[in-house]
Amino acid sequence: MKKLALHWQIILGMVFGVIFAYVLIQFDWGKLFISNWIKPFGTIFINSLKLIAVPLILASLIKGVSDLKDISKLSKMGGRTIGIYILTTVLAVSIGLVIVNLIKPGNFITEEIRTELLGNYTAEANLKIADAEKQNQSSPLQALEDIVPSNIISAAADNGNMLQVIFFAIFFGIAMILIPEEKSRPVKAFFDSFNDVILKMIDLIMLAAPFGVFALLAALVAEAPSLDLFKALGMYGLTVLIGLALVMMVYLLLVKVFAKKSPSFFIKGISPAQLLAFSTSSSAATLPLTMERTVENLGVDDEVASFVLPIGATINMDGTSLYQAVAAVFIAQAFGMELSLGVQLGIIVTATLASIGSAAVPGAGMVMLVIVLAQAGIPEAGLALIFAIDRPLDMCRTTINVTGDAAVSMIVAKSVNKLA
Ligand code: DAS
Repeated sequence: MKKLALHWQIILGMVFGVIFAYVLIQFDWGKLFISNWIKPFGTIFINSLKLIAVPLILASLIKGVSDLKDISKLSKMGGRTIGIYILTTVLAVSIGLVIVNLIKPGNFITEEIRTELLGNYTAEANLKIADAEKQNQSSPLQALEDIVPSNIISAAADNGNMLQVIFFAIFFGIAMILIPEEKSRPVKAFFDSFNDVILKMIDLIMLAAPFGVFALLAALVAEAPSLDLFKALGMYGLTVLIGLALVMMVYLLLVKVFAKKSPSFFIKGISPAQLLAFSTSSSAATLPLTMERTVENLGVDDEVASFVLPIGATINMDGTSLYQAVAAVFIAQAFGMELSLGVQLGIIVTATLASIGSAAVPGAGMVMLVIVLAQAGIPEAGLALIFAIDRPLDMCRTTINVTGDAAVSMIVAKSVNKLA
């Protein structure tokens, strides 16, 4: 049988995972069976992808930076990349603020629903608040301080510190450019072939994608909160989804105007990475496939992709920033609070920074939401209102995060004439 295209393999894995779990949870032993015998395979699949993420970032960034040959190209591409990333994030937050003020989902939360939700999830919400307080910047330059690792091994070991790995890789690549070419040739040859080996490992891991995704979706269905909770939070979830869809439209427009590529070309090229992002809720776990798809299917030169995408997976989270803006205003509305324009403009800044600071792993966006709530004076206890449906929304916002990274990589590639 002709090998199914990757996105069909992933879609089939998702569909069968949902059906399988839906049937099994009709039996009282179903949930336990899935949790004990199916879910571990989803965890193994995500771990294998995250295992590759750090070596991939090191290899591709060192290769990518050293390929640039001179520093001026690096600073031009770096400046352009960071600039477009911040622009798209601010745009996403703004779209989120407009629609949450138009739809006003918080007004659909009645007193008894609020009491029930606060009761059910306050304990877990408090854990997230504690987590965020730990991550919260103790000093204004803490974020800058956190970029420079004191030890590359511990930085690579700590999954949330992708920025430190990126810092080391860019620094190493710059030093390679600055030494004489005959001296850097052996180490450059090493990283070129190291990169090829890592890409082959990605291909091998993706062979397990349908099975990994099957397990992830089965576990999600088995652990899903009750349907009436989803209904109570329906308008809130719908507001986030409408916002994410609008951001998706913006990407298609940007790719059409600035990369001169059609929406169908872009969607066809990036869809397997979008489905993987949806299944794993992790930009980091999806990064290996995002890179493969932008280079092999979207025509982005390897040199640009290996620079733009690792940075994007770590700091460019447009879906997350929109979600944080919507969630913050939703909680304020649910508590009957009126937010002034000034506070809402402040949310644009804090949601942009919070999304940049969010790690590329499941649930990171909700942890950093605490910073947005704290700055806007919105009760952090409100986290409990949105805890129940955070995971499905995380899947959707991570999909947009990854899509935004790919769209920007095409725009940057086009601007330096490196788009096929
Ligand atoms: N799951 C995060 C990511 O990997 C996004 C988030 O939590 O908001 O992009």
